[in-house]
Amino acid sequence: MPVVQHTATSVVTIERFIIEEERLHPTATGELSGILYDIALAAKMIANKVRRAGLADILGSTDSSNIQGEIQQKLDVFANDTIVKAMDHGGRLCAMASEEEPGIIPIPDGFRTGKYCLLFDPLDGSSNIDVNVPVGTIFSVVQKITRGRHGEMEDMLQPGRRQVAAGYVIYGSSTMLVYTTGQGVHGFTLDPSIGEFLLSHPHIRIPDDGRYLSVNDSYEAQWDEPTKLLMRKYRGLEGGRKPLSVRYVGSLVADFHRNLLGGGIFCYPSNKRATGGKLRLLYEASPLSFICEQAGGAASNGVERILDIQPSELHQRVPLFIGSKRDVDLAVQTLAQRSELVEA
Ligand code: AHM
Ligand code: MG
Repeated sequence: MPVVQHTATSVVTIERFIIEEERLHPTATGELSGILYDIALAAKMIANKVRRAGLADILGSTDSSNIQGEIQQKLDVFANDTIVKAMDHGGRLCAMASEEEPGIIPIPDGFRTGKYCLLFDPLDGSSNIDVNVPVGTIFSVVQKITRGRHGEMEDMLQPGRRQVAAGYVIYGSSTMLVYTTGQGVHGFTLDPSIGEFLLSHPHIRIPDDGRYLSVNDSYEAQWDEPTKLLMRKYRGLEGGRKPLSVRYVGSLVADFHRNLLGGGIFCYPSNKRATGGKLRLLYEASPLSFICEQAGGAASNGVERILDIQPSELHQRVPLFIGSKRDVDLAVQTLAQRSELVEA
């Protein structure tokens, strides 16, 4: 696969990187590049607001509840609106979908439409904002498959392997944008003094063997026996493997990002209270799975590759085991014993 190469010392803005990647595809129309620029712009606007969250009167909840029945934080609403406004008029999208909105977000009348759909979680982990813990934006881009000018539900409900781009932004000690278009995974750090995302992590590869285990084990009593066994294996209590170190922020982007760079696994299994898990397939699990696979890792719901799941609903949830390949393989092998263990 042709790749863009840069020396460690060259300063490469995200714009330049996107243009150079586009040149590797003679048939590219520039539309996907335009989507990525617009997302980078929205990310800068959100980063600016998140950075000042502790100062402004923006903290606290609005009165409305989002589709998941959770309380929306004001920054969620700001992030959602910022992305919609940055993306709706570019002529590249035919529709959008967001964790914060129940149905498809249409492109308003009067604007041109394009061949792509954007699905996103505008501010994941927003319950962490009040305590200054990193939050993130996650996005996924798929091509339209229906004929009309506007995107339809069928366009949104495509398996993750059909994504043409996916990425996330982490608003942490620095702001980073990490994305893939299927040519590897590249990370850019925002230099606030010049307002540019600069290439800082080209060609990210996740180590095959993990260092970290990220799971909320307060749900242990709600897990089935194979899931409990799997966690004992990760902790080195069974199966003789070296124990993983436990790290759980409770902010998916932050947990995923650490494990992508350092190696490890993030697990959000099904439990008795949240059968089918908590995380959303289309705009959380799927884009991160595309990135993880592109970096040499893997992602599964415990039975099936996340990218092969045929979605049936926009806000569908899915159990998630994502990270270093060997750690995900262990999850699949161990959870395959479900019927034996459950019947025993
Ligand atoms: P959100 O989309 O409402 O912010 O919820 C998703 C978040 C993830 O960032 C995180 O991994 C997970 O919820 C944590 O859930 P829990 O508190 O059950 O461990
Ligand atoms: Mg979310």
